[in-house]
Amino acid sequence: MASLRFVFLFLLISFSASAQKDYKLWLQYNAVSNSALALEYKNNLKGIVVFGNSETIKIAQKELQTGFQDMLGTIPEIKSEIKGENNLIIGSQSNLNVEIKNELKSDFDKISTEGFIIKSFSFKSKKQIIITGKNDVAVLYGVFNFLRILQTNKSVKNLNIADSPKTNIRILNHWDNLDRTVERGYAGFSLWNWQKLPDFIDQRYLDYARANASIGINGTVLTNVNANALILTPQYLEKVEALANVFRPYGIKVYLTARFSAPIEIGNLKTADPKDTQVINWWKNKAAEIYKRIPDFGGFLVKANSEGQPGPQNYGRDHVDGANMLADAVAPFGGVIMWRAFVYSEHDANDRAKQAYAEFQPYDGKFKENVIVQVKNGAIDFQPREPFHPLFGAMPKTPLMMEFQITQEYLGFSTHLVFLPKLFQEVLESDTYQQGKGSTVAKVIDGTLYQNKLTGIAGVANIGNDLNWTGHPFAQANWYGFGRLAWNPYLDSETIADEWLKSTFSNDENFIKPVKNMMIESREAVVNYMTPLGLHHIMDTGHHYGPGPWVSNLSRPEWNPTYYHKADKNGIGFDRSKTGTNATAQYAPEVERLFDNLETCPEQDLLWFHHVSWDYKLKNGQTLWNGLALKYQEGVNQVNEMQNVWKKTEKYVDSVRFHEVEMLLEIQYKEAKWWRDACLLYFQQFSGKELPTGVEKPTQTLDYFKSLKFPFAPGNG
Ligand code: GCW
Repeated sequence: MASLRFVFLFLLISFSASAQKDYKLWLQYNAVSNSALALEYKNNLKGIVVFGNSETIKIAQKELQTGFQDMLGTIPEIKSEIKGENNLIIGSQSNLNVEIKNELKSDFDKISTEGFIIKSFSFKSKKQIIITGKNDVAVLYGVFNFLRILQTNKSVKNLNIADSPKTNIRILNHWDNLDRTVERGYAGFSLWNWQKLPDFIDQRYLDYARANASIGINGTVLTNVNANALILTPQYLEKVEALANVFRPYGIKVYLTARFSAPIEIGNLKTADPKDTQVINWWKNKAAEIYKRIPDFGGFLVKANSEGQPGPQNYGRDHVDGANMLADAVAPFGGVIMWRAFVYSEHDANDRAKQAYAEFQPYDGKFKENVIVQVKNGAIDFQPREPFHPLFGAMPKTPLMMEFQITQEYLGFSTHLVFLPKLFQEVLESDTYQQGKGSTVAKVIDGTLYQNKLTGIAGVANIGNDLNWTGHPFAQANWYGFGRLAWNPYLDSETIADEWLKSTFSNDENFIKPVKNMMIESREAVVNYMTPLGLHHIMDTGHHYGPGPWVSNLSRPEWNPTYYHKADKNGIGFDRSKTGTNATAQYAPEVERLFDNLETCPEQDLLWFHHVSWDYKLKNGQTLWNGLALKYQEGVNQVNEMQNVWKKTEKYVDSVRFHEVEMLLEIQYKEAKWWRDACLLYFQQFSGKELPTGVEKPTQTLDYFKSLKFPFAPGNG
């Protein structure tokens, strides 16, 4: 009996230790197993000298202590002055002594206010390492980057790093509702416990801020873009203030979504017309009230006149009127307005993919300077693959920020392993040609193409109160990768995967190599088993879980999958070329030609831009029908291969995470087959052709797949 109890206790302890691993994200700080390297670290880190004593600096110091304790098993001595050699010196420029400041003068010239320096240098002819920047938050960024050097087992000899973020606003968009449900959230409920705030500060808030700071995220929009005006009432602002106070030392600013009709709903006004003096004053006063509580409040994110949300058009005004009115309200306090360009209307018969460009492009140059227009990566809606949004590069006089979706609304929720930095990178690297060759989306976003001062990248968060934050252990990599790309949109997704794996699991190359490869392939796998060759928006209604290419009964035509794939006896695909809706004309001529011409259109975007016959010859010689079917099968095979890779990792991974991923991959495999079978059976009705050799027979009938209903699928309000 006693021994049984002991076994149980042991299991419990090892389970919770392992569960904590999940919770610790990429900040595992695993012990350095390479003894030569551990010795090198210890020899170079004999003492820590700290300049400054702000909250932020204390956090930085504590982080170093935790990191060294966990990775090296010892904490270097904390010294009050630089004595001896091989110290790690941390502190911001203004807190350093004159000699060091002078010594590093040219380094400081290389960095922006948020940039950091990590450098091996000599002070009074003694070797030291310094981590510095122009303010304490920059030092904190430097500290996390320094710890990453250790986590990824790189040498700390001869360091010489000067790194600054390439965008100003690096922000998470939480689609979190006040009742703690999360729109398109698949990792539990919202982190924000509004009921217990402001008095109860959950440890999660601190851990969230720490994780974000570690990857350079400097802003968070706490509330859903489908906004509730109540967040702007004193009762809630007090709670927002409490969160802002927690996040501030980590360099994270709080932003809110502004419901355009708030002056009516909570202000007792009769209108929300942006030209009405009372409305204008209401927003000015509201801004003043917020800034009184939160002096560094970031500003508002607004979804207006989109999918039923109120906006200036309700009063015969336009997006410019609405955005500029709010911009004036926050301008005196240094706030910004992030105005979303995600608009399409059921009253517009135009191709949905054309509507945002058609509406916003003519506004170029008309927004106030503290407005930034937030554009989704593609023209429809966060599909597994979309060509880049034609607005990028097409508004030279307007700052545009990128909106990526980290939460996997259309990519298998938090059940499928999909490494999104690969998708993000593909978009950022796309060439808009708006200023000739090399005018990449990344250059639009970081402001270098048109010299914009205001720049930013937003990611719709995949975070909830699940023990592991993101539902799938590998979905943590998407949060991490988003942050890294927001800091530097030119980073390679392979580098990101490498860093993340090493910081999260292990440095063993036998583990890293295959698993990194699996991550990199995972994005194409999901495209293949869901929407190959440019197909898009063929998921089931409302919750968007699983396939629904047959859906055609929704009130708005552009909500129906049949609107997007247009499969018929003659073929499949949406003709957006000049013989169709001419959406291609929204791109620069070079890109327009590329997409418009069937010969040059990349096959991965084929059915996005063209309606082609079932017998159309693909580049590999297959007919379209056979090629499509084989792509679906390839996707399924890829998931199967991911399972094989993962099975071999057992000895490198703790048992909890190993089994979690193993089970999730099994679901992903099942669901990949479901997508393949449902889509192929449905399209086969039109093609009238047999499945080619190599494609497995469907396990169920089309009617069976059509009969599946998921009234309680998560994330759907
Ligand atoms: O992706 C779609 C989602 C909606 C979302 C909308 C948007 C917040 O299905 O849930 O609403 O886009 O981005 O505004």
